[in-house]
Amino acid sequence: ISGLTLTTTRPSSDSSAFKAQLAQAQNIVILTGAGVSAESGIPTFRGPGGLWRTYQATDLATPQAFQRDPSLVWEFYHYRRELMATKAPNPAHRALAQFETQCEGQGRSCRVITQNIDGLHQAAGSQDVLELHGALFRVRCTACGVETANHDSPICPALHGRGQPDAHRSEPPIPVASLPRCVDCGGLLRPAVVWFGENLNPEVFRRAHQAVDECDLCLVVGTSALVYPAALFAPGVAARGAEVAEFNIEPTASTSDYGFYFEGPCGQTLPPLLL
Ligand code: BV8
Ligand code: ZN
Repeated sequence: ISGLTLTTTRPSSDSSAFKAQLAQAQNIVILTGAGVSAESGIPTFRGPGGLWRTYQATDLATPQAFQRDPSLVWEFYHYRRELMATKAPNPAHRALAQFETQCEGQGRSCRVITQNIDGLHQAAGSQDVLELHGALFRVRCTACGVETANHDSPICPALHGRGQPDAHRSEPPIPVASLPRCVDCGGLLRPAVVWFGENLNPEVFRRAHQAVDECDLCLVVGTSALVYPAALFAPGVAARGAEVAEFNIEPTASTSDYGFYFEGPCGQTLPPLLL
């Protein structure tokens, strides 16, 4: 049938029914993706901002890309690190952190498990955040394996002023010797993030899985649920009959599995429903 566009949408759920579930829940898990940081001005991966220069972010977030062109990959992560200097948590991060504090005061557990590497949940006051895919401001030595926090801006002199998203690559690649190097052994540093094709940190994954298995309510906020294994968590909660509430600006492939769905920017939808 010509002109039929299949737009799967779903009306937002009843907020008082959700609030009743929220009040009864004892162990709450909050799974977040790039959408929770969108209102802070951080581009999402699959939205319009998912491009950097002529690359898809997902093409650069791989060990192969780093092996082939460490200068380009470091420019990409340097750009994202520098971007954070002007970014702050938005009302979604803050509502989640406040709700977490509220739960602690009521003897309930509330845990944020994020796919994001921007550190904004911690900046908003969330405690013990599980970062499934690592952190933008941590680096790991490719030679000795030492992992450290690093907030240096720029992370090395050669990256100063590099990484502009719209510039077509005019500068020559930075020699690998001038890229970030390990202070202990001189080895090449990499961002301590999980790239596509890499395993998640086993300890982080185990703790996340345990929290997800033990929760009686899961909120899934701002994720396209396309990246595995993170995408398996919320459907797993729904599959064992526990409650899931999704907060997104559009339905995802899993929305129909969930009891609650609230459409809209989560910086607007979360605060009145949580606090
Ligand atoms: C692994 C860190 C084992 C780096 C990231 C088939 C089946 C199963 C697995 C695979 C498969 N094919 C390939 C794989 C493996 C692969 C994978 O899942 N690929 C996908 C693309 C199919 N997974 C892996 O490689 C993982 N490792 O599986 O280990 C293994 C080992 C060896 C070989 C194979 C497997 C590791 C994945 C981790 C990759 N690293 N990030 C960095 O950040 O640079 S992933 C990165 O992309 C993010 O961390 C995040 O996870 C993902 C982006 O997803 P989202 O966060 O959801 O963001 P997105 O832009 O997609 O969506 C934003 C959402 O927000 C949208 O829904 C939008 O509507 C919504 N939104 C926007 N604005 C708002 C909003 N919502 C609310 N309010 C708003 N204002
Ligand atoms: Zn080293």
